[in-house]
Amino acid sequence: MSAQPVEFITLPYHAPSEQEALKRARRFREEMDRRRSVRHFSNRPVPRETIGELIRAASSAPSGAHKQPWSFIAVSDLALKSQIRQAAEAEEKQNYESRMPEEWLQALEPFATDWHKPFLEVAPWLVVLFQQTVERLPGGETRKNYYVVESVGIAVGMFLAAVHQAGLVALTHTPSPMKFLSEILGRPDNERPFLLMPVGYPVVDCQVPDLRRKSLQEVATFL
Ligand code: IYR
Repeated sequence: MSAQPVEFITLPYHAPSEQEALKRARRFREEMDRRRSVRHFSNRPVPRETIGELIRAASSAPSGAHKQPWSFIAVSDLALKSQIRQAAEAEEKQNYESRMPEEWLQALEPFATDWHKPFLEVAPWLVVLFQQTVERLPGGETRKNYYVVESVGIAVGMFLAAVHQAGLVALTHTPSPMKFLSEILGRPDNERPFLLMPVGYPVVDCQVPDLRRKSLQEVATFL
């Protein structure tokens, strides 16, 4: 069975001048340069509607064959957050105490992380992103999805940009293995956990490591 035909429309588009495009590019870059991963969250609530807008921004990401192979599960329920924290800490404790090789532990030293994850209960929202390895049709049949990891990776980037733009903060957290998230959140078997993002406000005077970013010369080559 082939896909439904899609009509074409004229792209609503107005080209900026060269200077205007540079100005906007620079302004956005400066804004994004202020984004930081945060591990110390305030418990100040964030309305569900705001989280909905952030998810809609993420879900506007391009995806392979426009399959949008993602589900965002936004958790504010304290009992669920506690269950997630308990399960994540149990895995992370094993990671830090025996599963992570010395080289990895050394790479993480500057960030002062350990297996304790209080932010999983303190942050007002945990947004858990699942990748849909295949699409499940309403009748139960499955369809292939394409470039799933690329698609959800782009959606995460757009989600983080939206969070920052809203004046909120997030952490990209990957407790490993993450299978417990499928169980706690009751997700179907065509979905796999991809990333867990606490979202909210930072604590007052939140401390973050004083990191520098690679320069343009270090990350880009113009040919
Ligand atoms: N998932 C662990 C370890 C960890 C791994 C990387 I790579 C980081 O950039 C940060 C942490 C944890 O969350 O502590």
